[in-house]
Amino acid sequence: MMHNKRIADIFDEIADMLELEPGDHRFEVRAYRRAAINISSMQEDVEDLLNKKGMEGLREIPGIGEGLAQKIADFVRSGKIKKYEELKKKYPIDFTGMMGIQGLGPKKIFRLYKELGIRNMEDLKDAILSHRISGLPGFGRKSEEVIGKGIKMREASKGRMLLGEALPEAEQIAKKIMESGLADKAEVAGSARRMKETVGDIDILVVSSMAGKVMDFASKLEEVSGTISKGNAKSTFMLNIGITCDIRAVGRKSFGSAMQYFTGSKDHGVICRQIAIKKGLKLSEYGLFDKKGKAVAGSEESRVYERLGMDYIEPEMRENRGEIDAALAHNLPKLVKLGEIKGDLHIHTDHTDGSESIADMAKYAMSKGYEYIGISDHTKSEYVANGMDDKRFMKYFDEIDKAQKDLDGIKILKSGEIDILKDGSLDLGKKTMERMDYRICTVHMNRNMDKMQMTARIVRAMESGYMDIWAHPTGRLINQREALQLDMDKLFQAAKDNGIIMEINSYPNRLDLNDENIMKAREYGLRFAVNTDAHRAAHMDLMRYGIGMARRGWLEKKSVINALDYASLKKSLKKA
Ligand code: DGT
Ligand code: CA
Ligand code: CA
Repeated sequence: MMHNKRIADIFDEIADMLELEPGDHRFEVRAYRRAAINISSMQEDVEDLLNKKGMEGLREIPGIGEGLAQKIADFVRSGKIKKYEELKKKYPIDFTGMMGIQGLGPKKIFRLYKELGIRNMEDLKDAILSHRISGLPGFGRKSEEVIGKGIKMREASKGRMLLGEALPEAEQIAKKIMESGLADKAEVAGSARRMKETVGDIDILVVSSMAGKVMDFASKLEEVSGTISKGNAKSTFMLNIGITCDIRAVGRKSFGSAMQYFTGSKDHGVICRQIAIKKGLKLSEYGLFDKKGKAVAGSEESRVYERLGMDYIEPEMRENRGEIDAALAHNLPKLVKLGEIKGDLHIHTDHTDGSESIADMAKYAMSKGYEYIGISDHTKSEYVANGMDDKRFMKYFDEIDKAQKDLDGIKILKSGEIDILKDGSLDLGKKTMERMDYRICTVHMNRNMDKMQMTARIVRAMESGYMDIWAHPTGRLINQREALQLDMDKLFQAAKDNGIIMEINSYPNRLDLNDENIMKAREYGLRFAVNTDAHRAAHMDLMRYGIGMARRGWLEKKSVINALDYASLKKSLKKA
């Protein structure tokens, strides 16, 4: 994995620098950015791929042609890419370090370098502290504030990792421990099990008669970069991905209560223990005990809840947000499950900034057992994503029809991800929108509007009669960019009045709506679409994170439209 991340960063930096070069490099910029996404989400190290299959293997990566394959090979062999070295001489700036801070794109970063000599985060922080940025033409006080906040967000997030990175890592470690044959059980607990959007550290519980050997084994895993502490009962390891992992060995008879304790959340656990006390019992990670100290539950987590007089509470709900009262009253919602999802309604293809064709995306959806897929490429305002105008949309519809003709195992729906423009109008002609099965709308540009204006802009789109799904509603990027300024109550009400469906975007750095907003939207009786926003086929597997959010927001199957079968979905998408 070492190479993939570095190459992806380099490709992104080349794209950043090409945006600054004179002339029109939009096509190239897009190619580099797409390649960066694809390489960073690959399972296999490009070096292994190159060794196994040669250049041919590299060209099989979506979005990688001759030229980019050569650059990857150069990097693997020499640690260098000539084009990168050349550009870097001209732009000696740490783009990777500063990109992604809100308010900063390549152009602004370059201007900060030219005018103030800012090359990296340290320089940038200095400049903010000494208020040198607000004096620059085109920046101003407001933009200095935005950048300053962005830096704070980045620093506050240090150490908390996206669920989408931490959970697969945790599962991989648990799996390897099981495969070692040294343990009877190895399971993920903590915030990762609760599907919290970010994870502070990974927690794994094991049952083993050879706990010391399990810890030795774990210390040598390739995921582990160092040992912070190591004991038979508990060890803490530093992982290559940049967070730590606690591994605890517990007794077989305590496994259930230990899972209950170490899954948390802490607040949920505290209330559970109070309830135990009220019932004359004592709950700890070792078990649930009666007055005489006899265990009445412990090996199974579900029995712990049962003996406390509660229904089983799914990990995603354990946040002390009313779940304990609901469980005591046998009133818990029956949460939607990943396996109930019948399609994905937000998909990009190579018509705009996705990397695969309509047919390839549909085939992958089919292989996932989906009944339908909704293709939803960008509109023209999203020019960086190669967004389409009405004319190109018509051709794209024909392509969808053609793909549908060739595939009878899946229904392909026509859609588009339509920009909500500054004044609340939509970025596409009515005739074009009428050819769609449903329309996804969202804000991409002109994000810096105050709450009243931004809310009014979106309400106007909702009232247009053309908007069906509100995609990644708040526009936040976790650890990276703040949400738009929105009056959520007003917007949920307008959504209710206009039959608008809320998206839960499954992309790990979006997870938008988040759990709290989902709970709120649920009170308004709104419907939801859990989508992946896939830009390549494998992204469709990110659905589990959106479902995690939906479950954290207490959603049941009945309010998730893509858990409906095709006929019911079509009916549900008809405007009243
Ligand atoms: P994180 O790691 O910050 O994303 O969040 P968690 O929830 O994984 O927290 P962590 O790793 O500190 O601890 C794992 C679980 O262990 C936590 O959810 C509840 C339990 N736990 C840890 N410390 C305490 C404590 O002081 N009191 C109680 N009641 N439970 C605790
Ligand atoms: Ca944790
Ligand atoms: Ca921990």
